[in-house]
Amino acid sequence: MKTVQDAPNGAIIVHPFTRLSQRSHDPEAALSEAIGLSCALNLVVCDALCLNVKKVIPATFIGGGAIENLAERLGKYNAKILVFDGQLTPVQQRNLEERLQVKVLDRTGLILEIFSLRAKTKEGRLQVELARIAYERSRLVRTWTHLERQRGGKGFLAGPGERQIESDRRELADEAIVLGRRLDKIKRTRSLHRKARIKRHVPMVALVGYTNAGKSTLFNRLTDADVLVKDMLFATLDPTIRDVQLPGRTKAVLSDTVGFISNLPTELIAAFRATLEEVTQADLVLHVRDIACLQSEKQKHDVEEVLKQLHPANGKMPTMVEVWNKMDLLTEENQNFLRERAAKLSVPPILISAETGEGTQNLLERVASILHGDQQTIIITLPAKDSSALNWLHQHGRIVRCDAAKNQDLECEVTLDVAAMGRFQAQFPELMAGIAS
Ligand SMILES: Nc1nc2c(ncn2[C@@H]2O[C@H](COP(=O)(O)OP(=O)(O)OP(=O)(O)O)[C@@H](O)[C@H]2O)c(=O)[nH]1
Ligand SMILES: [Mg+2]
Repeated sequence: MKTVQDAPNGAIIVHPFTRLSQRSHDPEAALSEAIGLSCALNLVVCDALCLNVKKVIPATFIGGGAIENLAERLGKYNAKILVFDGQLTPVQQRNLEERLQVKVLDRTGLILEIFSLRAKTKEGRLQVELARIAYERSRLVRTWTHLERQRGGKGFLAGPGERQIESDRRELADEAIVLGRRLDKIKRTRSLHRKARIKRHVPMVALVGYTNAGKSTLFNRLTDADVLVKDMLFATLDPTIRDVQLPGRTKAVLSDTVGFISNLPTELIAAFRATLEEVTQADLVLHVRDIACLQSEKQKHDVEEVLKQLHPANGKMPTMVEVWNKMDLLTEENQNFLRERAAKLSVPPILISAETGEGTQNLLERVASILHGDQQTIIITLPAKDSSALNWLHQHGRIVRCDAAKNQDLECEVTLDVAAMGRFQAQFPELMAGIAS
């Protein structure tokens, strides 16, 4: 039987915290998240600990005693990887690697590795590759999977020589330019798709939220899609878009995308900007929260921080509504407490369980009423010889009735939301001239 001692991907996870950082987050919860991230990278977690750092040492971040303690633990399990759940400078990372003789992955490195494991679409892969290049260039060394690939999994601890580093650096800069160009091309296509959607006047609803909040579970339930759902951090990386049928026979487009996390590496935000920015251009953003998670409030804060970073300075922020998910995991008492709390908020959140489906119909109704809130009903006479206006109204509104009128024309009663009404007016001004509303 294999034990953790023999595991080739055996790792020790350490979450360093200071008195200051402790104020904003609970070290044990942060450690659990780091373990979750390590599992998402298929590392075998041999041991995990929080480390109280009283004074940051510039060369190694942690002091000599802590390094010895880690060396002992690494030796005990013969683990070859140390996951350091914090931000290390390139020098600190290199020094720790030399002292401990293992590969050290800091939080950014860890998340980058997970992203490169998950990216499936061309765009996703290009974005991760760009982020990785930005990170590697700053470190002048390559990350471990790359070296493993190059050297068949052996000797990656040695680190490349200076000359190698110089040529690596040039090579990385060239690669970044090529990747950037390819990504631009994909972005242009994406923007054409968006323009076509706007022209068709189909509103866009984006799901955002902390990783593992249940976005994909909800997405699948609402659209009958088959996006991967897993109790794993960053299960989704590539965005998916599907039509969703709303009450009142209207449609919207729903998007599921990469989850957020605290301290999302800036390299990743930069590389994924195009994907993530789409969220800020949606007509409605549903912020899916795992309301049963003890860290729910902190996660909410982290998601809002990332959204703020993404949002163009002078752009209009889309309407945002919270979806409190995983209600089924709470006791009845807690469910009632949350319901009361929700009712008191100025924008009441929608309480659901994406798993059982409870509350999702209510969610769709809220979405429909937000998107099509101010509806107007008009009675309009349409010429029989030209069906373009009728087709348009079928697509963008709700035809309540349609009767034969004089001269073989049609008299229709139609419900349209305000935006659609404006567009109809612009497209068919002659028909709007004598309507009764
Ligand atoms: N009990 C319960 N579990 C849920 C619910 N919604 C989602 N889950 C579970 O939570 C885990 C994460 O769900 P996902 O839908 O993959 O979460 P996500 O937000 O898409 O996660 P990422 O793609 O990693 O950002 C899975 O194990 C789901 O089965 C819910 O309403 N109740
Ligand atoms: Mg997902």
